[in-house]
Amino acid sequence: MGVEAESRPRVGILVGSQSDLPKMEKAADVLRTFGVPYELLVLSAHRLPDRVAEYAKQAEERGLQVLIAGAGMANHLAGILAAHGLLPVIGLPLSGSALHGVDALYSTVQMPSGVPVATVAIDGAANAAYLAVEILALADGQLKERLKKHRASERAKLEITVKQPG
Ligand code: RP5
Repeated sequence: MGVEAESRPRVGILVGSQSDLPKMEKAADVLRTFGVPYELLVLSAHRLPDRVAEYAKQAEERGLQVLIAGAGMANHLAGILAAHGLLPVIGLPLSGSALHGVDALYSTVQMPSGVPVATVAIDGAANAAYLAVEILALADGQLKERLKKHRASERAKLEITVKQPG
């Protein structure tokens, strides 16, 4: 269903380390499927805090509409982006630590009132992108149609599976 993507990125994907990049691939795949242009950066909230704050402050004027932030361990990347900007931030806790991502889940989801982060499952990169597409589709009729068709085709696959048990 790949669609010719526009040029200017609409979704900013950030990860906390190079080591996180493989876990974020499914998010990029989903956005490409829907023809949603994105940018992908490695920016650590703890190792490049000023750069993360600057990115968040400039994101909306650069044309970005949704941010996806993936990190493991003490994942503060999503929270810092949410704190410095007004764009919706989708937090993606990543596994790989001694605590298998539960540390990242708790440090992503437990945001204080007034500074929300929409948090998806540990390593749920695909859903982070689907949620971003759903948000963009609220004001983009063509994208909404693509989403409807995609959802219908996915359900059709499941129905075929149900009809051919064993
Ligand atoms: C987090 O610490 C990163 O997002 C990564 O998941 C984890 C380990 O980072 P590296 O030591 O691999 O750079 O901030």
